[in-house]
Amino acid sequence: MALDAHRAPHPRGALTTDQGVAVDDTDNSLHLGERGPTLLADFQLREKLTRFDHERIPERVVHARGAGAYGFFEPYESLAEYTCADFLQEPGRRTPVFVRFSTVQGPRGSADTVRDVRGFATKFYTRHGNYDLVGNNMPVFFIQDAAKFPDFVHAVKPEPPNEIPTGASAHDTFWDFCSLQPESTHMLMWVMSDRAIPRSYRMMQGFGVHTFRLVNAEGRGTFVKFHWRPKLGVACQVWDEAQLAAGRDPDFHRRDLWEAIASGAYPEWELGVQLIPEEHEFAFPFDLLDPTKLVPEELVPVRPVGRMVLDRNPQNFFAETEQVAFHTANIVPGIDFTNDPLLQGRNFSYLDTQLLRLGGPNFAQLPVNRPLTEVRTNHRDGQGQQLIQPGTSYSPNSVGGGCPFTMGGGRLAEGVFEHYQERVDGQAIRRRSASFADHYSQAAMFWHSMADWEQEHITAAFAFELGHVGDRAVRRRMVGNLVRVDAELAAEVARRIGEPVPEQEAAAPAPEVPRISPALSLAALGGSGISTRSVAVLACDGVDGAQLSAGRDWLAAQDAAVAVLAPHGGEVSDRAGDGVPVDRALSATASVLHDAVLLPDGTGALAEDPDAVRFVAEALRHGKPIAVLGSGRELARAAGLADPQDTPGVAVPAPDGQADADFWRHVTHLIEQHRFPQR
Ligand code: HDD
Repeated sequence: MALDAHRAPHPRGALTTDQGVAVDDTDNSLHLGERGPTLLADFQLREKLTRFDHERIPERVVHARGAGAYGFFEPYESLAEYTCADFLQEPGRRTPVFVRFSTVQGPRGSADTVRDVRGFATKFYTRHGNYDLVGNNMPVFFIQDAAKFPDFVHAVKPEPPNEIPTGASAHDTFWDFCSLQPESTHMLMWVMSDRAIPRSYRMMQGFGVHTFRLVNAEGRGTFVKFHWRPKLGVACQVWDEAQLAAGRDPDFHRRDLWEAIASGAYPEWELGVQLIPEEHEFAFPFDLLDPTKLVPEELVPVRPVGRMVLDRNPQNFFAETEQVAFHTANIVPGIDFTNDPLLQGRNFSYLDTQLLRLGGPNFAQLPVNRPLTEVRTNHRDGQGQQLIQPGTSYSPNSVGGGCPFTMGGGRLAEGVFEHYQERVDGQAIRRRSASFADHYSQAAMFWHSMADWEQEHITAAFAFELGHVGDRAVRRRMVGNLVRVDAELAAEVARRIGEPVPEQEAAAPAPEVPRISPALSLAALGGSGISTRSVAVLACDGVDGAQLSAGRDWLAAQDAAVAVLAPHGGEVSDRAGDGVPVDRALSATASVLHDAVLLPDGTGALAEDPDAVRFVAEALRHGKPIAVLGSGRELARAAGLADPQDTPGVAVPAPDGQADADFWRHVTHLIEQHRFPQR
């Protein structure tokens, strides 16, 4: 609502130039005679082309591809005991937010479903100014010190000679860097897991990554790790599915977020905090300041403190999603930094990048970046200045009535920021702390916490990525690092890429690091219900219309998104001769755009249709739930599903063939489980 004042209404009336001069014709340039040269006097043409030429701004150097939405955050309880942050004070009081999700490596036009980390950046428009929580969907990072960020990004980005690959890390320079930089090993385990190919932005966790500090009104600090947990549960694609989806719908995640919000199925996350008293700073077998480490939930539980709902799409992608400027140093009273060296460097980098990207120092005046609080500064002028600022621009002053004045310290509770008074002693040294030296214990913990099928996916991902590396020394070095995580993992990856396993000892796990953290497995993070899951119902002439309707209605009543797909658009006629509306022709969609498949009785004829057979075969290969009824078995068999009743994730009715409520409940339960990768 606060942005309404900045929203341009759709113009009604005559077209004008930027100067407000009405235009007689915008389709023909001013030229001499019917077929003569165009004249420099054509200021309308020059303005139109100039404005067009200047439409693009530099894309983000990382996280260029993304999608955003507005919403609100509301706490469940007051966290005043720990923080005076305005948005965490009163249960139920809503603070507006803007969230941008992103991939990291690819450019603005790259595909959504690539293997990559996802950005999860939230701007809270609090009553004490804007707070940005600029996180990712993984709780750790590749490097420990911001000084390595340009190296890391240069390594993962497309290679300089040919700008290949787009949106992918499967290339020499990335693995060269990581193999020489063992601190990246823990993050690599995450990036090779299915977390890097989320089903939807709406179904992924978010993490603040660093340890931050909450500060209460008395100035007492508490360390905190931030977690976002999606209400729909965490769900991922499988690798082959993700690759196919990148071609079938490169906008898969962007579209998914947009359509869910447009349809009123507002995505929701719970904010959780891990709170660590300052006295416990050194109580862990790793350093809280090391961003390649997480705090296992078994050691410090995640306390749910509020929820965030995204309920409004932007109106103009450029004005809002492209121009939104996040900055880790945008903090508010009640929240402060720690000395995590990655965070400290970020606190420089984000402002610096916005100055370049948004063309000068006034980007906080752009509607999406404006705080809802009144801004009173002595900053003046500069490119893109939108305000006519009268009066003085210095402090102290008397001629301006002393305004704007400073509030003085000790007033955190009134919303006056004051830095946390941390005592720090030491000499200026350019050296990594010895407490950051263990790079393998948590990588091994992650590996051992995975279900069998998750381990298989991680192994396959390493083999895929390293299989794209031409330099054998890099491949071998990386396998050598994996030995230190788990010898069997390394041996299997080595076998698949055809490299020897170096003789090396597995790293000794740090004492006290849990060997397993069950909370890390996707198996522990499913959601309940099937809201917004996309279910494809296949149909053709002769389909059992009553059964199709029963299934469709049941699933729609559980808030699933059901689509009837047939060999052609329009309608098919069912067994009783009635028309069944078709949502989309099979040739115009793909199995990878759906979560589950229903084959009603009467779809046996589709066993002759290559599109239908491929659709079902892919769904089968990708471990998706499939419900097979009556002659749908023939289609299933043609797609390679010989034994429906003995295949995990496949529902067939009881021998009497009745698709009753129990059957539909079973189907719902399968869809809730999302994928059956063990198939
Ligand atoms: Fe960063 C963008 C997240 C380390 C420098 N980063 C950016 C975005 C996210 C993150 C979500 C996109 C924000 C948006 O949607 O506009 N970055 C992270 C996380 C990190 C991290 C979770 C580690 C914990 N980043 C990091 C380091 C540096 C940067 C160490 C530099 C020292 N990041 C940037 C940047 C970007 C950026 C170059 C590019 C565009 C932008 O800032 O606005 O400044």
